Amino acid sequence: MWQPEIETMPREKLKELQSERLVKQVKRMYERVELFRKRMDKMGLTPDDIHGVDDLSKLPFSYKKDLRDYYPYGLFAEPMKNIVRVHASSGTTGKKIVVGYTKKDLVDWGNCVARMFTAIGADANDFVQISYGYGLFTGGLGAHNGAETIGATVIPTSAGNTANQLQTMVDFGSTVLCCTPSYAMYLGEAAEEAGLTDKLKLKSGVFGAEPWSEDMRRNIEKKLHIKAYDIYGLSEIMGPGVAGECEYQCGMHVWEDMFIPEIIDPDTLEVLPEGSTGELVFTTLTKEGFPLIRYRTRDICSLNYEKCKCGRTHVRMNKPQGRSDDMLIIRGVNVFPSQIEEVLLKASGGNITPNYQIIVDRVNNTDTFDINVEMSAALFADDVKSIEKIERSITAMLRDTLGIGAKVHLVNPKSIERSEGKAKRVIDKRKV
Ligand code: DLL
Repeated sequence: MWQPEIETMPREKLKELQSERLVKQVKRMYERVELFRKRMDKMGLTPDDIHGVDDLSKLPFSYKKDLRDYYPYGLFAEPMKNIVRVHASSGTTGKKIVVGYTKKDLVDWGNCVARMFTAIGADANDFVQISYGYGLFTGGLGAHNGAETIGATVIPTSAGNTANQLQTMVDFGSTVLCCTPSYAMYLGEAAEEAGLTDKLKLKSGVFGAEPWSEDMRRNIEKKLHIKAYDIYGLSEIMGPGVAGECEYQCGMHVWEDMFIPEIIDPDTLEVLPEGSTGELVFTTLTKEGFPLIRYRTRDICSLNYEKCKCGRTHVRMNKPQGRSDDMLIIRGVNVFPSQIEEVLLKASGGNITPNYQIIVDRVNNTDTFDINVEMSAALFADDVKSIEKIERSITAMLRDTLGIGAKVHLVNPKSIERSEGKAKRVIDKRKV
């Protein structure tokens, strides 16, 4: 759904719209959400102190812990009779977090995802296969809602059962694939093995829910003969479609009529100047069921306010490197799994696959850091000397990038477990 009056709105107008909505949202939440009211009172703030976006930084932050403390419905701003759907996410640690939607929230969510589908050229003529998991996870139903909103024919396969996914893709003529990038890669490999790649009618893929690099994008595009687009979102703020790429694949447009993004320094909590890299914070402007003010996502990225070639004025977020909670500290050095993926794919020269696992442990008070990477079938058939040479060269590249040594092991093809949802790249035995 192309909503040009909103998507290409001049930025001054967008700011006016955001200000108007923010003032209303703050007032509404102050009346309805106990935790928010308490925090405002503690800071000596009333809704009358908030006149627009310029006052945003006066407002208190909210945190994932709040959702756990008020589990399951304690932060909802509507009575349960108006909540028509809940979703939940367990994340990597701890108790589930629960989010709720009114009928209008579901329409808005559908529009967010539909805008992205439209921005990549999908329409009612498309067959959209949703291979994100359905259920409490927002991926399946979120993408589903968006695909229905553009009038596409939805093929709701959910995740898993890879052989069946591929057969459905071929028989039903799927043209757009929605799943995690790691599952897209797996589907690509499986299609190749089954000799089905040429029978696919796929044109594009809408992939997200986990960090993935530009090199991973190129690998998926090559494997499936498609254009691969990035979609971002999180359950707390809505689900998939908070932001999504357009046809130019140069950052994900954050739908700013519904969400205000900020980048803060996670230590000082200061809002950082345009273009800086830091922690992404979101305020929801239109959500009724479960609105949030200044929610700290822990995702690390930057925002690009330059006008996009597509004509959309909404700010673009760069690929998040991962959550600050995903950051590993190994021998005192900060390491993001996404940095490792980037090096592996650059170093590959076709000899390794994007399937890898990072294993961190502590032996005799020292962190150990091992990376298993699958080699390609061609290299597997090759001699041990060339395998060792490649291991050494990847180790050197990793040391240059991360400033820390890792032991790289090229392992046999297909020996690392594949994921149908978010990939499990890190095994940190220090936490077990
Ligand atoms: O993963 C929603 C989603 C589903 C987005 C399908 C895109 C596609 P959660 O399970 O709550 O929600 O996880 C949210 O996943 O804070 C990021 O750390 C990460 N994430 C989501 N999309 C991307 C992306 C869904 N495109 C968390 N790139 C977020 C990098 C992403 N990380």
